[in-house]
Amino acid sequence: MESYDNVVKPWCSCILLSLLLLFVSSPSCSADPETHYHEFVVQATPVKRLCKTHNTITVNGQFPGPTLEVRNGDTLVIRVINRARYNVTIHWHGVRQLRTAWADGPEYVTQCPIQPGGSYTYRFTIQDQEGTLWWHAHSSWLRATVYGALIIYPRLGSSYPFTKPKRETPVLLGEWWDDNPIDVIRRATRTGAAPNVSDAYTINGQPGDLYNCSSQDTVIIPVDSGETNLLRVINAALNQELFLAIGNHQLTVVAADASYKKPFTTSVLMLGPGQTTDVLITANQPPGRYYIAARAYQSAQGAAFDNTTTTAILEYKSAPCPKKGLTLQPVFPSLPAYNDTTTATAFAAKFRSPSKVDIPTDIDENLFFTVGLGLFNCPPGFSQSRCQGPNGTRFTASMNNVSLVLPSSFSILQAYQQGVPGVYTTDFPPVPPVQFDYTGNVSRALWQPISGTKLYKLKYGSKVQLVLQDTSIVTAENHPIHIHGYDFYIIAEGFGNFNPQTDTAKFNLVDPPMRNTVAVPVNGWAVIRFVADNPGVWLMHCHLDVHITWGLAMAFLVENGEGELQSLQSPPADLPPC
Ligand SMILES: *[C@@H]1O[C@H](CO)[C@@H](O)[C@H](O)[C@H]1NC(C)=O
Ligand SMILES: *[C@@H]1O[C@H](CO)[C@@H](O)[C@H](O)[C@H]1NC(C)=O
Ligand SMILES: *[C@@H]1O[C@H](CO)[C@@H](O)[C@H](O)[C@H]1NC(C)=O
Ligand SMILES: *[C@@H]1O[C@H](CO)[C@@H](O)[C@H](O)[C@H]1NC(C)=O
Ligand SMILES: *[C@@H]1O[C@H](CO)[C@@H](O)[C@H](O)[C@H]1NC(C)=O
Ligand SMILES: *[C@@H]1O[C@H](CO)[C@@H](O)[C@H](O)[C@H]1NC(C)=O
Ligand SMILES: *[C@@H]1O[C@H](CO)[C@@H](O)[C@H](O)[C@H]1NC(C)=O
Ligand SMILES: *[C@@H]1O[C@H](CO)[C@@H](O)[C@H](O)[C@H]1NC(C)=O
Ligand SMILES: [Cu+2]
Repeated sequence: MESYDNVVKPWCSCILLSLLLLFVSSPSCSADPETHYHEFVVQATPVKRLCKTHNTITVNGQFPGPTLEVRNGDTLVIRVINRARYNVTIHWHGVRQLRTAWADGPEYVTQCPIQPGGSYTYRFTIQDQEGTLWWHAHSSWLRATVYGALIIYPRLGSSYPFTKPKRETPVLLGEWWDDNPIDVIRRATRTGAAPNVSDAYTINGQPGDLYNCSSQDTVIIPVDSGETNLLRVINAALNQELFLAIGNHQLTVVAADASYKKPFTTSVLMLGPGQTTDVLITANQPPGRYYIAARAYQSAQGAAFDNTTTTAILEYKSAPCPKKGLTLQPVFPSLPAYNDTTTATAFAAKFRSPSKVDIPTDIDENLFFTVGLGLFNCPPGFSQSRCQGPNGTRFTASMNNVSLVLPSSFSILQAYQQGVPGVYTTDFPPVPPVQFDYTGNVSRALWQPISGTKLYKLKYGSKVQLVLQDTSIVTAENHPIHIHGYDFYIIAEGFGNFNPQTDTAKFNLVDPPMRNTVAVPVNGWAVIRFVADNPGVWLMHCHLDVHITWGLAMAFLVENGEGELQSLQSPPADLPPC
């Protein structure tokens, strides 16, 4: 494979380059699908960023973690060994996991966590997905540092639906705390206040030139004049939607969330956490150095956020070497304002499937879920110190007024499969229990949700339409909503309250984009459709980890269909106990 040979050789001998080394297992060349075996050792590793060394939780001592490269149709067998002091699970973000829900990973949903000293082997097959996905920890806030790319090439004999790029480079956007991220969220959970925001964003693990003690290690992505390369951009940040742009270069989007898209050209990308975007970039500018820069898209008004900017450098190999003592300042791109919802919206509206697709019609389940924040009044017996949210409350979040509480003695999937009572109920409301002006001035009496472990049951094969409606409770915000085990079509998005009488006119039932994460517009809504063809328990949640911590999640329980091929497999023998 050609990928990554680009990142290990210094091109400009007069510049000391610090290079990103990605350790990669190349697929070999047999025509049949392959099985790839990997060992992931979760362990504390000293990592120095922003002038300070932290004992960072990593996989195999690498930050970001190892890149997995497979072909469509291949099987992955990954033994995860936990040598850290925290419980951990790994989620293979966007992988459909057909019949293999046991390998999906969210803790207490499809498995109990792998406890320190324990191990668990994830086995799953990639079926009809191509492009860029990623993997990350799905336990507390460990995914702040435990993540990596999962690249899916076309089957042998098959090719990209676009000109073969000369080189391919993953661009992982991350978020760094000058602190232990687990301590940050534990403190916030104790006090009920919002957790501290991050201190830096990163590109392939490095903050870049604009931060203290970082410019030596800025990531360089080399390019030859005239060539067209593929960047696989992944938003792995914990809590922040991000804009990304490259000085003087246009980007052509060709895929997102491991499905191809009708190509379109743009100067800026917006990705919510969980989303991936594959772009072609042609080196058609004067040989030189150009910044790749990313910073926040912050839709919530008045909330604290990390307003720093991370950079890497796109460097033409023929760029003139700077004279001794002089630096060649890279060209900086223009980035939208932090609150530029217009740009975020215009970008989202450009996504289409490559051609006409088969959209589910004759809907069996017409669902309407509100998504948003809330405040719990201080519960009786709680001390003031545990109610440090606004006006002596605790922050929370919910879907349809239910704030998800995870069980602790079983995973939901185990409880379902073994018929254990009392772990969950299946009365998640299909529509909001109270109708109100979701995006208006919401009465304070509606701000406090209930807590529960409520699932929504779907018959195998049912055709689902789901309206996701943001609320302005506490603050309106763009929420990146991710569904495990499924891709879905985004058939419309809009602002204000979804109106079933008039907004159906906006439905794209021809070529809507398929994704696994939809950025629901701030003070607005998105409508998605999918067929419930994958049995199991599937978490749906906001991919801002602070919101999932507060309960902005629910789960679908999809029943088995007929026969083995429509039924969940048996649990693996090494499934961790609670
Ligand atoms: C937030 O960060 C500040 C320093 O920047 C630190 O003093 C404080 O303890 C942190 N608070 C929490 C809740 O993590
Ligand atoms: C960078 O270091 C300087 C000097 O120590 C300090 O004044 C400044 O606050 C630091 N900037 C950041 C963003 O930490
Ligand atoms: C970032 O926010 C801080 C205050 O939190 C402010 O002082 C600073 O000017 C802001 N920087 C930018 C680039 O907006
Ligand atoms: C965005 O922020 C700018 C300045 O920070 C402000 O003037 C403007 O009104 C804001 N726009 C929106 C749509 O909130
Ligand atoms: C907190 O209380 C103040 C004063 O009563 C009020 O103005 C403010 O809106 C309240 N904030 C929230 C989030 O309830
Ligand atoms: C929102 O409604 C409350 C009463 O329910 C009122 O006190 C407040 O002024 C309203 N705020 C706005 C911005 O209209
Ligand atoms: C949520 O449920 C609680 C408890 O029943 C209620 O007080 C609150 O008004 C509800 N809010 C909404 C938005 O339904
Ligand atoms: C780790 O997982 C075990 C099993 O579910 C649980 O009993 C324990 O409380 C967990 N530890 C933490 C720190 O969450
Ligand atoms: Cu959210």
